[in-house]
Amino acid sequence: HHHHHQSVGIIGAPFSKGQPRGGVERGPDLIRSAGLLQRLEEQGCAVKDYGNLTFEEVVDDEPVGRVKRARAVGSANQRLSEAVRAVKKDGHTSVMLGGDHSLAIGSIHGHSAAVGELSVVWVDAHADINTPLTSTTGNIHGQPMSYLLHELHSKIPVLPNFSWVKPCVSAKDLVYIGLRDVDPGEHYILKLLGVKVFSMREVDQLGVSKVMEQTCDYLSAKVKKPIHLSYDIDAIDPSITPATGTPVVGGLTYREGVYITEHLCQTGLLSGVDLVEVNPLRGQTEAEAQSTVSTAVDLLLGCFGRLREGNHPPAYALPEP
Ligand code: B3U
Ligand code: MN
Ligand code: MN
Repeated sequence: HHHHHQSVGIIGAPFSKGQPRGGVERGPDLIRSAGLLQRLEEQGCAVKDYGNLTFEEVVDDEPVGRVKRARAVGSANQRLSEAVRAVKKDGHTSVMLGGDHSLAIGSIHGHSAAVGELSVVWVDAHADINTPLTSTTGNIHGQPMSYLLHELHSKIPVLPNFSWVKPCVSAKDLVYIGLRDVDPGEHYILKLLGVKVFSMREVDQLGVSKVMEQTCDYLSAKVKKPIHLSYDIDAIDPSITPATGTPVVGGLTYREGVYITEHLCQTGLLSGVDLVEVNPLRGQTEAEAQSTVSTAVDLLLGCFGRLREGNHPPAYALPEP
């Protein structure tokens, strides 16, 4: 296997209006404070921090049908899409620090606008594929994939500030890992479209190494497309990452979670990454928030070459006595 010294472009997206709980907008600054940039540099990455996006204040953002805060989410994601596109045009692997998972709309849209067709690996307890009409909560962080899939285009109603969103992902180019809380409408969609799913049941049955082997075989069966990894921290078991809005028991272990990033790194195809749903206010204690943030950092380090066996710079030489 090979070693990649990639250049990484980091975008902070301190945005929480795709769901009802405050605190998730603190994710980007917390993940930076835990040393992400320095540690990426120490492992040989060139890092450019594009800073945090700012989002327009939307007044009178009344629900549209059941969908909550559509105008704010649409507008924030339009900005994010432009930002990710610019990072990709600058030649970096994009890293979007959320924020809630509604931000995957802009991140994947902008990534695809810059590089063309993508493979998407979605690591999450949830499928986040409700349409605005199947959603029972109205929270857009449970819906992002529905806006992005070509196959669901005719099922998406018009929403304010969403007219810029063009579907850009094919169902055959999407793989889910870690699912364990899927709504009936979402399950119907996954079966209807024949989406490849490794739920926690398949992780149990196959083990994470076979899951990753099969994920990559499946995605590169015809052509190798750049990979977008959208990592929801709630995919990991809440005993390790409790500080998140909608924790679900029975999740990935720390080691399984990191293995996924190591494997995708070694494909050499990782082109964009989201790390979302870290919410320090949802931890019961400071230690719970800290273990959630430090796990988020470790997942990102795994995406960019960190190996548990250890690493050394290519020019390392033994000191002579
Ligand atoms: N499927 C539910 C719950 C949910 C989705 N994503 C999260 N929670 N984090 C929904 O709201 O669509
Ligand atoms: Mn999610
Ligand atoms: Mn989730």
